Amino acid sequence: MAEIDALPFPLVFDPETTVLMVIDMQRDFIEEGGFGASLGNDVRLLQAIVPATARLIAAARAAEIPVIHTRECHAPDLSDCPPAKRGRGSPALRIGDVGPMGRVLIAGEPGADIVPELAPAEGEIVIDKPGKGAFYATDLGDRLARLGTRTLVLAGVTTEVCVQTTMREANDRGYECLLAEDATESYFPEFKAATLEMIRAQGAIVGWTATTWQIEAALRG
Ligand code: C5J
Repeated sequence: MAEIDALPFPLVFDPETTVLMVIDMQRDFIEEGGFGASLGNDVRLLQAIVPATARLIAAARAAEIPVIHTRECHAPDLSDCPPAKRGRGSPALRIGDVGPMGRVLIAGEPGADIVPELAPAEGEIVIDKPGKGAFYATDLGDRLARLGTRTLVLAGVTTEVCVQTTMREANDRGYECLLAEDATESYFPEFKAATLEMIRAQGAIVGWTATTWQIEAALRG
């Protein structure tokens, strides 16, 4: 067993039943010309967590902890994109429209790719998800069950949207969830801060938070 001095109290977990989930570290959210930038966001905020996320992924791989990557994207015919989702956001560049990185948030387009610094290694699971949460309309639940997962370490973007939605869904499914504070980010720093507080409030009502340095140290034993 490993122990980490997380917030709001120490978390004891078994690395053998732990999975790292890296949420939506895609060019569409992190680089200029993508979905995030089209909404008027400063993508440099999200770029800043790439090095810490890369360290966390390397630590998980070194500890033989499975890494699951997700990508928020839709089928080219948009059959999995509800009009209610497509109709919001920027009218100038909606989901499925052609932008500087290909069609926005469409599977197979350059913008939907994970940034090269965090590219999945051979054999790692990559889940394409049409929703904000990673369980909705995906086989994530089955895959986690097959891996015998009990604890999820989460990283990625954005903290209060896809990361928090996934973490809440995972918490409801009985997983113990730990969010890596410096490997997650929002376009709105105050939303990130509020999300971290919400997660740990009321005796870890959604889960725990810790830094990547703490997580790495715990994984090294
Ligand atoms: C958003 C995400 N923010 N991956 N997606 O639309 O958080």
